Amino acid sequence: MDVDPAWLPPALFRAVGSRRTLVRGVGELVDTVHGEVATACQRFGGSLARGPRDGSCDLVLDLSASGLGDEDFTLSRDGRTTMVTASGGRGLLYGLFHVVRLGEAAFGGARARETHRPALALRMLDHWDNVAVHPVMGQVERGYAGGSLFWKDGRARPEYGRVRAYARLLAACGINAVAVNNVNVHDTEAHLLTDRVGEVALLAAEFRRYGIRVHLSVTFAAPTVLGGLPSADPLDAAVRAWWAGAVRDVYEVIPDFGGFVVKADSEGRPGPFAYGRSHADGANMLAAALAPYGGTVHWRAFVYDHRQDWRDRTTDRARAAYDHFVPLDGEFAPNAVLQVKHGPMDFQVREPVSPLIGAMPRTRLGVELQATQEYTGQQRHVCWLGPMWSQVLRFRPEGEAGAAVGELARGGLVAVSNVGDDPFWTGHPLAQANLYTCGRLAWQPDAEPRDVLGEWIGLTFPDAPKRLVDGLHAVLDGSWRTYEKYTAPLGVGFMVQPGHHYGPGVDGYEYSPWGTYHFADRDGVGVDRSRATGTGYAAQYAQPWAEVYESPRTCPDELLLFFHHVPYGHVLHGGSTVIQHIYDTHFEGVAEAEEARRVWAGLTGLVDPARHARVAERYEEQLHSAREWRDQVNAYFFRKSGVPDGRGRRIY
Ligand code: GCV
Repeated sequence: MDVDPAWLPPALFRAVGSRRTLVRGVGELVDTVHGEVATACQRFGGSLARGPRDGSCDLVLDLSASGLGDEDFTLSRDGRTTMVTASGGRGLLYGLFHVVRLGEAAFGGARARETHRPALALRMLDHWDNVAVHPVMGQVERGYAGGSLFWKDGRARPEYGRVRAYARLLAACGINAVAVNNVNVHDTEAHLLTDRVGEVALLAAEFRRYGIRVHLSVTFAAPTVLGGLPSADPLDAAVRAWWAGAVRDVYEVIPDFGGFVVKADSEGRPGPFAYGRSHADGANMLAAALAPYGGTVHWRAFVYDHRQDWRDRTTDRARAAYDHFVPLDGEFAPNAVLQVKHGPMDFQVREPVSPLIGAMPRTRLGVELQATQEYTGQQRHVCWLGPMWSQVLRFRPEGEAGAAVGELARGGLVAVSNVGDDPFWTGHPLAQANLYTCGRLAWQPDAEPRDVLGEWIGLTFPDAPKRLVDGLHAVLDGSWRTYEKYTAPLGVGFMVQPGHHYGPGVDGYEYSPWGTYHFADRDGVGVDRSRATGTGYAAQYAQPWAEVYESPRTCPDELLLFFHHVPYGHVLHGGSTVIQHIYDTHFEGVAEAEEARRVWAGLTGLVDPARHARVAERYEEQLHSAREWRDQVNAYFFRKSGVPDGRGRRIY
């Protein structure tokens, strides 16, 4: 099958494949390691042995070490032999991929024993893939890379070679769990839990080879929809028994099944509220069914009122997750993970970190990112999100002395996948960097994002000349900030076209029930979320942040309009007024995108032609869209405020 090798091009395996390797141990993942090395040796002329050490190897991959976790590995070199040891098959596989990443550097000189282990035990991708094509959302909800890898027109897609190639890429960046269907579980998808579980088992078999456990999104209403029961009340004995039976049957065919992902009482999905029960009751019922088999329920905290009255300024969607869940702290079962979007709204280009993270010390929290670029250019714009995610993961909800989000995410890091059946996997070839970055940040949340990007560049473009490496950094490093500059300003968010969320629509959601407003009038813009005069959202933070966010004097510029409604003449810490900042950043953003396109054009000949052409073509659309954003946002605020651009540029 013709799929893009992404960050595993064959050339990368030269250092391993041209040497003598010994693989020791038994098990499915050891077989995978063996297979990887065997393929590399065939290509590059090396040799591979399996069994006891004979003393003449360059590389030993040894499944025997005790005292290591299942995913850990050690790496050392005595000057002649590079040694990877692990206690579990996953550790051995990750060790191999680490050596592959190091290339020749793994085989030079001596190296003291290093232990590598992931910071987070669960590193997951959620696919919002529909089994049947949804009339509005299509095959993949918020998918910008073609169809689903797993499903097509209501059926399983029996292209398991591609699934295997995907699993391999994921393992090579550290992902160990995948949910294979949309959290919006429609009727067809619901059946994956019961009569169609065999299709999930086939996917699980592919993912298992690379140490990845499969999870399913399930509907809370399954006992009624699938089981014919009159209720789905989580405290009803018949309902609990139904779930226990369903789970037992799943484990019959998928013994290493990871568990469930649940979107309940959210955007119209069924949930425990219908029965007067709490979300802890709902999650714990599923946790109880999964517990005997070691499964986990990922219960999403994305619960808010999507039928809000826009006239009502007291209801604040940003408050919702905290208000719903903090009172339940300590009530969730140990195998329940509360999965929280990283910001309080919905994956905007700039949001504060959700105040829920850090506020539930007795709950296992998982943090959800969005690799699929719903609000960040839909994989038509270059927008590498590493710096944003890193900022989130390094944020310390209780200030410098407290833990970082990356440490508080004990339930793991989950990203909504950006992959489809597109030959480049991600539609925009450079969006592969986002996928890679998710995996590596889940492995090490405090990693320097630019180093991760450097790693991705080095792997995806092996032997790249400096000009290409510099060019890739030039177009990717600052691309998130560029995107932010030409879209919604100063953290206010949205301003997108309703429904599909692409392109500018400044008032697109202003008079809608979705709770996403900017409140611009002739005098000013922004949402007053202060405790003193606004919705009180700022007070959901612990100190020092509650105080920092409370006042426009201390609130960081980039979040000013998220927290405050200010006059257009309000002076930012940067010295500019809000209105002038809006004008300036929108001109700058477009200029930066133009410059990126120019840099990319200069890389012709250094990147394979198909990839180069695909990116070049997307730059045309990005530029077109960025100009629309610039002109519509600037015109909107000029017309509202009547304040001319201080630099005399044309505003329509
Ligand atoms: C899967 C946003 C998206 C929806 C998505 C939802 C969620 O509202 O627009 O498509 O639904 O988030 O995360 O559940």
